[in-house]
Amino acid sequence: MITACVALGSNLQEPAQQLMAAVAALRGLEDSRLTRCSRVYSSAAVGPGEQPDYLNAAVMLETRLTPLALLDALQRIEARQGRERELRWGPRTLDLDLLLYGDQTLNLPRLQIPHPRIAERDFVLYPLADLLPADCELPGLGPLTALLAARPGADLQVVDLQLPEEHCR
Ligand code: ROI
Repeated sequence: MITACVALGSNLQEPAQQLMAAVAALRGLEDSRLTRCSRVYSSAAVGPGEQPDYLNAAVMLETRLTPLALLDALQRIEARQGRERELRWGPRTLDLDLLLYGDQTLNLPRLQIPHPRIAERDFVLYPLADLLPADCELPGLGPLTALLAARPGADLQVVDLQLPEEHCR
């Protein structure tokens, strides 16, 4: 089994419900077990244009799926939750990004691991940090503590919403 981490984001059609439904779907993923859920964070949309605020979170899975099979499964969950893919920076019902896959680095046309947004976006880094031991190193990115120190997380707020506990651990 490989430990993988997945980021969740939503800013359309009841984002809290979208995250809950996504966690339930991830719990049902074949050949995988959901082991941890982060706190839920809200933040203003990063990127061009006006759009609603986001809710973001992250989960940890133990999986036997290959990275690309896992990516396919994540994209099927996005599609089932009404994700439309035309607009690069547009609002979305559900975004699922594969952040880490064990200690592997991958540079495929469809999939870069670790996900490049880990070091660039507070809304990815902070939920991920909830899942990992404080002293861990991310492949190719260095110590988690250094990444956190470089990004103060000032624009994120923890919201009073628990991803369903019975789905975790
Ligand atoms: N902004 C925030 N705060 N959270 C996201 O998940 C998010 N996702 C995106 C863009 C549009 C870049 N902005 C975001 O894809």
